[in-house]
Amino acid sequence: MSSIYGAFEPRLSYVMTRIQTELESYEQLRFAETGDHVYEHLTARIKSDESMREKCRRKGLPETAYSALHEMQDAIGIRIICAFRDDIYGILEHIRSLPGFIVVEEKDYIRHAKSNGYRSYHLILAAETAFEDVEGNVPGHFFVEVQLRTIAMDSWASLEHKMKYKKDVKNQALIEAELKRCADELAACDVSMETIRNLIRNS
Ligand code: 0O2
Repeated sequence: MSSIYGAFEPRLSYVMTRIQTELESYEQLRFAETGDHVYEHLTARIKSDESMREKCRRKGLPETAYSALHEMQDAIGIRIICAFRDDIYGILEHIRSLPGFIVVEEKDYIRHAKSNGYRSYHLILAAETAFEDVEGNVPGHFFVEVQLRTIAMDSWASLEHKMKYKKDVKNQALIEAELKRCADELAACDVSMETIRNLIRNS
């Protein structure tokens, strides 16, 4: 079976590399200037053909490049892991000002955590490109989903993601409540760590 992205696949890699390079250059520049890292690490991925097809089926959409690149907005995903919550809001300012990228949507699941305890800051960007997009527009636009998390938020999300595949377990309500408790405790730790950092900086 050919890729759901069809002829657009190399264009997705191009857009992903473009934003990844912008962000990595910013980190190197800021580190050289201040000695502080703006983030701890960054990962970039194109959603696999299989995951994108599964998501289209789940949403009742045909398995086409149009669904994957127009109806869905996360074919290209960037995840930025920061040490402290403040760092997330700092790098957001830079992302909003990136030339050639338009902010389409922002969701602050840090100040407004999901009911299960999930925390992260999500942005959808539209990258402007010289080549045609799936709608036939030139310049074309390709969506990029950016997720920003602290190390603690990322640990929780990774573990919760692993465990949520096991749906047929007893005590579902208890497990959900425990996961939420862990998320809230980690969020409290993030606040304490930030306070400690500020005490060190100001002393
Ligand atoms: P994957 O495999 O990580 O890419 P939608 O994108 O349509 O499913 P929505 O509401 O538009 O949903 O997007 P939202 O809520 O901003 O979340 C999209 C992505 O955030 C998810 O992508 C996850 O990566 C992450 N996410 C959101 N909620 C949770 C959560 O409760 N737990 C964990 N671990 N991650 C979450 P995908 O496509 O579901 O998965």
